Amino acid sequence: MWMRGGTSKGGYFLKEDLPLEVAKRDAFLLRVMGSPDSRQIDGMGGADPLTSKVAIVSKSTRRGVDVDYLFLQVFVDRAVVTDTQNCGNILAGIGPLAIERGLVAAHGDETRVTILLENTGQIAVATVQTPSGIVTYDGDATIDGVPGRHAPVPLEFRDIAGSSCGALLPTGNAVDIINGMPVTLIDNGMPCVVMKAEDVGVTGYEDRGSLDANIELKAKIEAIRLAVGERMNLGDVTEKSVPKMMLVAPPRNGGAVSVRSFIPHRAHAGIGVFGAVSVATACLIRGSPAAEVADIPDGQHRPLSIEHPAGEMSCLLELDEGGAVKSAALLRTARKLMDGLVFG
Ligand code: NQM
Repeated sequence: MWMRGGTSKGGYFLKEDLPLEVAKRDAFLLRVMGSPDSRQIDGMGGADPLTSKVAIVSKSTRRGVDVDYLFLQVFVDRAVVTDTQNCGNILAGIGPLAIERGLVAAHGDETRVTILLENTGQIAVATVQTPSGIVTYDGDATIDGVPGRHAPVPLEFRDIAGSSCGALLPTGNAVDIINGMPVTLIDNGMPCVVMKAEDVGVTGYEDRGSLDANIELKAKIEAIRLAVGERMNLGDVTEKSVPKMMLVAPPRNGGAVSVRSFIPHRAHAGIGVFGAVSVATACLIRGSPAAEVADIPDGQHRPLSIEHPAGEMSCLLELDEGGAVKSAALLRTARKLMDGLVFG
């Protein structure tokens, strides 16, 4: 099935329909997307990392879990398929797909689907609108970066800290100095390097096109990215899609912080789901570059609006008594676009 999940788009496959052998599976998916080619002219990919994504879904054998979801990023202009990250946007389509494919039975007007994020071993719960037991994509919810109104798909996460890096702050520091730049190395669902936009010579309010055209900026942040891979327990990140590079600035529209993100070689049109949760968490870390520019509400339940090039993404963070983030919740929508056969 081809679906939009949040602000991303990609192919959703049942595990049993793909080759088991990873090399064969990846070769097939590269052909499906038309990679490597900057236009992906010979495939389904949309010439953008945000539309060159794959979800592989199967019924879970774990107690309390409905389905297992493996996310794969298919690079656009390189012959690389990587499972080194989660994707919370594509995640928004997993619940509807699982019900449509009969992996999960609908229960009443709303069906909660518990999903194992196979990439990192965490659990997410998605609530899918199923009036009369049938998935609907129609509704009144809006998310910035997607035109129109759709059925809401609320997502909840617990215990996502250190998903790929082993700890929320893999170096144990709120701030590290990398290539002379103060940065926070953080992973609350997505490995991210959070730094002040002004420290790398931009405002943090640029649009996607000007960020993508800024070769000097891209070289500067790629050098930082390559330098932090080992420290973040990610190894050599040359051919990996993590960590994401987050440039933060004071909010301009009443939110908590403004962010421009690189994922990692192109600027994001908005922001990733786990990327937003990780930046929101960085804003709560005293002394971090994000905390310096952020405007943070008080309380144990904190709605943090993350401003991005297409608008904002609201993350609801729940804190424990010690001030650590216990859970995160966000609203996404999804839509079934096509169901059929794709050729590799
Ligand atoms: O951070 C893009 C996206 C993402 C990932 C990326 C995402 C997330 O917007 O959870 O959603 O960071 O590569 O799909």
